[in-house]
Amino acid sequence: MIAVPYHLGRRAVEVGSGPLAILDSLRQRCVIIERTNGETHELAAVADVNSQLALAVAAQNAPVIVLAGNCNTCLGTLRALEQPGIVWFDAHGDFNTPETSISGALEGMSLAIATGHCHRDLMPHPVSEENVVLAATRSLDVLEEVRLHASKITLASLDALPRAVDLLAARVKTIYLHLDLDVLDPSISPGVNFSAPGGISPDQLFDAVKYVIATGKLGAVAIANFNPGRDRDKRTLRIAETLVAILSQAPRQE
Ligand SMILES: [Mn+2]
Repeated sequence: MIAVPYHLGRRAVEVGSGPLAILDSLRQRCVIIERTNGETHELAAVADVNSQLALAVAAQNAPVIVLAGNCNTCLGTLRALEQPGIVWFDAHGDFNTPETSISGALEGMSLAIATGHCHRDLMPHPVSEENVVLAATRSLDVLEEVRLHASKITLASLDALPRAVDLLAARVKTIYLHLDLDVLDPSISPGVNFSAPGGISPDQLFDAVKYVIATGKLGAVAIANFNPGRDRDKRTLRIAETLVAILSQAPRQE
């Protein structure tokens, strides 16, 4: 297991404090990523975090569990995997580019960067769109939605997910599973940034994770976007702990 206690390159603030809160509660063995340079420019800081993360993921046996801060930690993890496909759970598409983003937030560009649409220096070998399944997404910006529908990314509801995962698993060597906890309904799981109403239930997410594990191709998984400062009664923390427990049961690959 690897923890990435960074929010856009800044340590232990916002969703960067999420991995530390999960670790505090679990007391499980874990590698903690630390930055190696003092760059304060956001892109340079994010690049530093991801370079360290890529090395750490490459050093562990699959499936590697990453307690991630921001969604853009996907970049470091993906860089360490061989010909990965992606199953991405998120309330949002994370498919904005600097041109379409309303907020300008780098988190909202994570999947666009992973598939080579912007900030190419962060992702030298992008993942092909046809090897990406975006699951249970419910809140897209207008221009982001246009770009997604014009792409080869598969948008899958929970009902369509098993078939989409089967098709992906048949094509790729390894699967990167991205769990942005904002995919859950905020009334059940409030501890995230950018929450949106109408999400899925924890049991639905647990079942989906088990389905991806059962493909035997899970290379790495990220539990992302947990903000303890927004949590209530440790609800999101408990869900994250259950996810770690489920993922820890997955058979290790050599
Ligand atoms: Mn996200």
